[in-house]
Amino acid sequence: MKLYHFPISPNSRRVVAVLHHLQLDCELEVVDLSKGEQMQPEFLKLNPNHMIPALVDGDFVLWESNAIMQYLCSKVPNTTLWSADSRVQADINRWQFWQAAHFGSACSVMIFERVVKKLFMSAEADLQEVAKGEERFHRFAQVLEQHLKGREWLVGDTVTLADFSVGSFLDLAELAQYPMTPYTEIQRWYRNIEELPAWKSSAPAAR
Ligand SMILES: N[C@@H](CCC(=O)N[C@@H](CS)C(=O)NCC(=O)O)C(=O)O
Repeated sequence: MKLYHFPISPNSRRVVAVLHHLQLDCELEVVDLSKGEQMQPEFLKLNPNHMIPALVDGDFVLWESNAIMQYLCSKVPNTTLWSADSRVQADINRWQFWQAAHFGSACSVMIFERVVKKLFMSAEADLQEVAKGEERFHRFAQVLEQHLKGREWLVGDTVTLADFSVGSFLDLAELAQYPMTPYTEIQRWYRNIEELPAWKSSAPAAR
């Protein structure tokens, strides 16, 4: 298998973390977004959305990070990351969809305005956009904060794909200056993720 990724991308990192957690062999190839490599014709053949991550497994090509994570779990029978129980699976799915549709998109506004623009475009953050991102962040962070009260992990009593998906966006919390102060449960839960060997070894500097 080969995974096309970009190390600081949360969407990439969670896939790399799952590869490490499941101890699967996979070649990693960097698509340097800062150089626009995602627009190269060879990469566009793999993912016409010009986005990483993308996985190639023989003649099968898969894009969308959450779909890739689920596919990787299908290679490891009985993994606790992705349950065989339909309700537990639906619950994990719920958080992965929620991340893609709501929480991640709120975080992405601040990542784009405060990190991508600064590092790759030498441009200033648009404060109106930042304010919209923060408002959206509070709306969904409150849901996450409430859910985490009395829980160590998002679903059940062990780490699952749900934690890797939602948690991946916390990686850039400091750099993108998410308004994290009120969210002590989210901070506590993310510290659990930071302690996972697979999370440590998937850190941009560790790869
Ligand atoms: N929903 C996609 C989002 C992937 C995504 O947003 N990738 C960004 C980096 S974090 C990207 O490749 N952007 C390059 C571009 O839009 O040209 C997933 O979960 O895989």
